[in-house]
Amino acid sequence: MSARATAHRLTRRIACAALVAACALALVPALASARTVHYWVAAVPRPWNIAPNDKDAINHTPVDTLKSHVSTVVYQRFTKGWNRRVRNESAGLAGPLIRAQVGDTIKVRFTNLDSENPHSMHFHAVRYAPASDGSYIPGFSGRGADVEPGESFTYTLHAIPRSVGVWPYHDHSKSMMESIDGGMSGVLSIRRRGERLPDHENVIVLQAMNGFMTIDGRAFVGNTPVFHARVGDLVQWDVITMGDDFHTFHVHGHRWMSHGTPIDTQTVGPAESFRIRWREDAPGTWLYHCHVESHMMAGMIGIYRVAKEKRP
Ligand SMILES: [Cu+2]
Repeated sequence: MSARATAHRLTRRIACAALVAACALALVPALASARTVHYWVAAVPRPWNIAPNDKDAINHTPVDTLKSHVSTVVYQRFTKGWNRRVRNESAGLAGPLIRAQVGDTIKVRFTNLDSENPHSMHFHAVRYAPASDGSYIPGFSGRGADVEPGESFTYTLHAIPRSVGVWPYHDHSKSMMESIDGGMSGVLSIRRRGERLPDHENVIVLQAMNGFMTIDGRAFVGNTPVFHARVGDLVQWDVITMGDDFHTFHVHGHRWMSHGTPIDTQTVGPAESFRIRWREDAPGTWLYHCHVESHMMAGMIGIYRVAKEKRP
């Protein structure tokens, strides 16, 4: 081999080594900042009122209180060791808002405090081993798919780049039909690594409940969640649907981009979900609702209040 060829080869080797070293260095901060996030959750029986003011604010009629009062089971957030109950982020029926960034491992420690039925937690969009799938398959699934009353299970999940967005989690045990209809679901919110948290993260769970069309388990203005923001705030909406229906989520006075096109109404089918983000620029009191007319008339409508910018 000529001296020139040897020198060329050496230069290439040095360049390769430099590239490998640069890649390794780039990975160090990512690995160093990867975390394990812990959530302690329990299935808890709970009486629930779908319309606490007893009013159908659209038709100006009383609601059927025999239907609006239900007894259900929900996902409740707890402190470490299920020591003490912590308020879930949403004021409605949705389970704890489970947040993570790409690269994180999520440990969800679940215990079943319902004395009647088995329950589980099944998570969309994150990566996990079959043992953490949480869905009951006769003859195949393990303990995490059907956590009996008084029993516990830890789900281990990984947030990967394709997990970015918002996703549902829900009961997938033998009692899933009744449990999901009663509100046993919640939102998993995964951000890109280093992506900032929004100033407001509004959880919207659209589903039919006992003859009402509900947002986070409530029906009609006066009962459904009232969301707040200020001009300049970064606002995020986490929209999921549970049950059998398709919904069209609409926010008045606002629009957002979907696949490069501005829209102000977005369709969402059973167990589908999407995330909307915008920098707030529209002060006022606005409606948000499902645009399927009969759903809106059955209660799927709420209020979003945007305050003017703070003066410096
Ligand atoms: Cu709808």
